Amino acid sequence: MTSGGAAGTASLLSPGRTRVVGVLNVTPDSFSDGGLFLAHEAAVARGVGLRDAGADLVDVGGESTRPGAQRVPPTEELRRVLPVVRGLVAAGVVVSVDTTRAEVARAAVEAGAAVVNDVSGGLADPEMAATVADLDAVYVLSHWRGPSDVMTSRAVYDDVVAEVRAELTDRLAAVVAAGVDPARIVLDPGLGFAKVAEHDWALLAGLGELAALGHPLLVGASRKRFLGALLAGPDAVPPPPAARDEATAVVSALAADRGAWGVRVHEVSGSVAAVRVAQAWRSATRPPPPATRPPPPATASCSGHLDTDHPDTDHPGGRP
Ligand code: PMM
Repeated sequence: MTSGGAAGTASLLSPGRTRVVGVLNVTPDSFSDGGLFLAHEAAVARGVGLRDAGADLVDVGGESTRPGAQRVPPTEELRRVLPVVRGLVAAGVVVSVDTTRAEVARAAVEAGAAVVNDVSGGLADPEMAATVADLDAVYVLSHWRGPSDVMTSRAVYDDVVAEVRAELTDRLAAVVAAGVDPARIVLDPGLGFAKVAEHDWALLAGLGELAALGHPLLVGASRKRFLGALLAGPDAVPPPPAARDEATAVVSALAADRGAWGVRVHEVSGSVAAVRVAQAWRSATRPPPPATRPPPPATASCSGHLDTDHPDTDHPGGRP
């Protein structure tokens, strides 16, 4: 087995805390100026910044998965992500690689990545499951119905939660049969992938049914179209992606409240705060009602009234 994850997969998956996964897309539109070396340097600096803002992991991706996006060749994907994975690992950042290609997953884990985040759930590359089985890494398996150029036409469901659950169950069986350790598999409903807004909301409402599959869950709602549609004004124009970060943080709080293992977000600090609030709220204990508390010692004043006045209160014509 090829070792990659410095953090150790067991501690990465230990229950009880919702991880914040920071998104680092290394695509030409995200880091365009100054040539490749400067682009890599800037990407590493941004990834370190995500970690410093509280991200537990930084998810490095070199290929856009937006609806309609065209694929890049594997050599180009490797050229974009590998130097960034190496730089982040050297800086002590826990790295996830966002790829659907076995070749890229292997190279990234060999460079120190701890997680393979495959939005295709092993469907895009027939070598992925056997490759992950051979790697010392966590595997994020997402629900997927096809690449970006066809996925919108496949957003057709009678019961989206039941169908996503059934399709994830099939993929789980397939990757486990190929040798992936089930204890290292995180599931993801794949919000926005072959889904329209009503499907995304239904899946968030049905997270409990997906959790019943017995694996940690990752929720990737950040800046997605269903949040844009929700926040659109009377003109129906969705706000730009960065203006969806507050809504994303609220989803992070609610996902944490429902026990999600992780949330994948572009803006980290809002979700770190949101997850902390949710967890403090969940673990807070209500104090016992006053009737069960011992009564406070009563001090009688000479007039026979209980001396309950606030010490800071000034009483006109009061005591000498
Ligand atoms: N979404 C995107 C990319 N990678 N990975 C996981 N596990 N889950 C997601 O929902 C997910 C993902 C697309 O979003 P981006 O282009 O804004 O990064």
